[in-house]
Amino acid sequence: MSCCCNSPSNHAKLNAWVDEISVLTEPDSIYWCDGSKAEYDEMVQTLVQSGLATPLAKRPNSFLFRSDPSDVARVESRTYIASKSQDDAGPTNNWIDPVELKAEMSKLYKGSMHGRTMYVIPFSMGPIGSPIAKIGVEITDSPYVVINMHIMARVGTKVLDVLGGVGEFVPCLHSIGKPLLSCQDDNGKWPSAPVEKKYIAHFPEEKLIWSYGSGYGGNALLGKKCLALRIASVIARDEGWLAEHMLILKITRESDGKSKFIAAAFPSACGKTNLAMLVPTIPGWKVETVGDDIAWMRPGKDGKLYAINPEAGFFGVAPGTAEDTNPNAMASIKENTIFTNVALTEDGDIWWEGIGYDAPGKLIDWNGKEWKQDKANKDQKPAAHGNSRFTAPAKQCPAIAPEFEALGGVPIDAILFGGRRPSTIPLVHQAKDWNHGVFMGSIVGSEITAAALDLKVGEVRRDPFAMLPFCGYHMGDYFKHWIEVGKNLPVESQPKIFFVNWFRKKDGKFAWPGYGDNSRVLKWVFEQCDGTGKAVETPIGYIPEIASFDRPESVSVDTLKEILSVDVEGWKKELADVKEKHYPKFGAKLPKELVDKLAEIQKKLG
Ligand code: O2Y
Ligand code: MN
Repeated sequence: MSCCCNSPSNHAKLNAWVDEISVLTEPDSIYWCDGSKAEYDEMVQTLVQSGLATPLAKRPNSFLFRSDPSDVARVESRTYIASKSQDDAGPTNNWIDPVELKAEMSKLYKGSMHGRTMYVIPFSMGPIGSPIAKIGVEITDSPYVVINMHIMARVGTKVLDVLGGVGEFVPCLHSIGKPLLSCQDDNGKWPSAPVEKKYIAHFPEEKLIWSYGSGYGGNALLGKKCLALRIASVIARDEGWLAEHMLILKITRESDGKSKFIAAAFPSACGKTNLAMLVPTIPGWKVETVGDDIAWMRPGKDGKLYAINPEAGFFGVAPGTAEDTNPNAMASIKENTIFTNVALTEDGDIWWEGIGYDAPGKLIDWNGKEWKQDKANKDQKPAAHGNSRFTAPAKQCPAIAPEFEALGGVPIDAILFGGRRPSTIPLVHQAKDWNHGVFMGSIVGSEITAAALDLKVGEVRRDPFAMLPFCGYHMGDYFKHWIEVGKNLPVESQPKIFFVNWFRKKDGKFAWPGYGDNSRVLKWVFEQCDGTGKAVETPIGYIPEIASFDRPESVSVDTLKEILSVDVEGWKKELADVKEKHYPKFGAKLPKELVDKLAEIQKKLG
């Protein structure tokens, strides 16, 4: 085997790919990541010396990074599904011809790693050796990406061992798009390319990912949204399983030790991490975390759906995370954590809006400027960026479930869908059957609170299955795939499906306290799965019986009745919106089963 890339692997295809990319991108050197702690520590020290990372005196082995203000979040407008046919990408993805895109991106990649090291990161999405896991290899010129991948995935030599000489892997190519001239360095500044040169590209037929120009989050940590959702959703369709934007939690009734596993899909920034790490307010119940963002669910031999969390860490939104909203997240980030775009305190700690206490003294904001809290100034710019993040190992979460590493996954008893819906949608309702559940998933959305280009305030931005930005193929085919997966599970083994809404408003205020009190809804879900729940049948599905529902003191019986009732007029409008505006987008690929379900509910509502 000829290889110029000093590879520790005997995988000919992998070595050939690494060779090919090094010829294209012209790095100064190539480094194969072994995944060791020594490697992590050394890389972080180099980042500190270069001025990109700031050690945090108050948090052992933790570091702060500030990205370029133009590189702070996923860029959906630059995210592409480059399938051969536009129809396969569907109406909700940016499609681009793969041949054209490759030609364009190859020009950008030419020499893009000049003056930099090219890192090769073998990684496993899912516990190493799990039959549900998949292997990827990310090539990147960003050491920030390497250290984040160390936390977010299982990386290094142990992955190469599983891959062997002929194993399958998803090639993930990443370059920040900032080659260095000789004797240049980054000068302590976050390197990235301007937005018009950024591309986050997926080639579903080849199961290939190319990302250029961004060093941030989902654009650059390619195991997460790119592999574990966009490419995995295509693999899952072809192999008969589900790759979903879902948290996974375990809920246990301590009186008899019975547990249920629940997966839940909410659009981005709707509190998945908080629900995954919930501390129940009802005595006798325990919630443990399996995952906070992604679930891979496969039918098992017993007809149940088995789920793994393909990730090894949390890439959580910092603002709003506090001791009283999510104590488990706060405990998870005490040490060994990477912070990006949060504020820095004088004594070497982090701070962000909604952390639960005032900013101590003078801070350095996420732009690197001095910042002092001025509560009287309503226009004061936040100290932490709204999409600032922590990257923390999942094992540091005090509530991590023992099944987090279960090779065969956990059997899913219930699936929840939800969004931010101030009106109409009740606190919780249950689907009558699998296809009704698929219907619920297909209409997920959040009401918009500020005017946007495409929608007015109060209109619902639909985000089916919370997968709109993450489905690697036509959403109509994706709905069909969900229906097919259900058909292949015996009815008695299918997870029960629910729709939850923590965000109902009454007189302009939230009617439901949320957070730990959401355990009351989970308790009802548990009991419905257990056959002991008390429910009332309505045209939209089953709703909890008011008298037996575990109501928090802060919610009056009248309010509970209101948020657990069917708003018939609201639902008629909801379904008209689905029928007239949402469903027509999917054209002929919209499954008949969903059209029929819509008509059935409309008829029942009268
Ligand atoms: O902005 C980014 O790059 C991160 S987006 C993200 C990160 C963690 C979990 N979920 C999301 C998301 O957008 O759904
Ligand atoms: Mn997410």
